[in-house]
Amino acid sequence: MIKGITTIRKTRDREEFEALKEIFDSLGFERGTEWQHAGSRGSYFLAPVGKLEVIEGRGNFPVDVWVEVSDLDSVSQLLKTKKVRFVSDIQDTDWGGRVLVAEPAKGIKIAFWQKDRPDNVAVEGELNARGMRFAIVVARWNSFITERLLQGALDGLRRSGCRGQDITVARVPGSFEIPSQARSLAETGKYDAIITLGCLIRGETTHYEHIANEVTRGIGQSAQESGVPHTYGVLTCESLEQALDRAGLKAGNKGFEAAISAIEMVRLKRKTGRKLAAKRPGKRK
Ligand code: DLZ
Repeated sequence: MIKGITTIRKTRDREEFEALKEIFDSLGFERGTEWQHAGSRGSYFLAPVGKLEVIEGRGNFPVDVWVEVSDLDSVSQLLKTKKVRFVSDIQDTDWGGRVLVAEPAKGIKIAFWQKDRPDNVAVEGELNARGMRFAIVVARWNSFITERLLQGALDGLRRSGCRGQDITVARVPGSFEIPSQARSLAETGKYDAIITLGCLIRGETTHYEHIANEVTRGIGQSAQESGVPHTYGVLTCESLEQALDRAGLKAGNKGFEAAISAIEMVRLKRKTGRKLAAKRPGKRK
């Protein structure tokens, strides 16, 4: 029954309205539609997750808009660059998080917060797909399964902040054609990662081993030779029942997993790529 949550803030004038839009854009909110009606206008800003939270007991929650972010320090810096008024700069909370409260327009106070700040023990890719571009190659063979994988992958990307316009979907006849299409897309240089989706069922596929081996090898080769991360969402199953389980029933959705892995690999590549470049002797940072 529930379709979404909207919280509305009214600015004092058009100038403030435009300034607020610019700030929200630069913070990485996805722009929704803009409307205009009988002398008023509105602009939506979308976040990957919406929550309605009820709290009881101790604790101080001074504002009613809380925006969770993946990197609070960068948000603080960005707001300062935009000369946004701070009600309070970054502070630790008693629930293991950090929070800052800003007032980007008069009377519009927003708490930006982060929990579980990643430590430096391992280099990991954060699951934030904002600004990344992905190509999804999906096989039509066993489309009953592969369309579910595609929905899972799209869900994973959108919920991680990727915009619809940054996703390209290419359909190929069967899994055998995935590697060549993946490679063509990777070589355009337009995509940060390629997500491959297909479904091979042993009982229903002649030369199952050959096709499965070739598809796996081809995708790996395309990733290594193009330098663009590819993730593997090609199901290799014994039966249709097993395939269904992996396409959203008992064993999760492998399309979703392939999308999340792609985001992580892009982030990781950006981090480790920078580190390598910085370490290379004679190379300027
Ligand atoms: C031919 C074939 C067969 C028998 N089985 C499958 C399958 O289970 N899953 C799949 O993705 N594709 C299958 N194909 C099609 C091949 O991948 C390829 O598309 C055709 O042989 C045309 O080259």
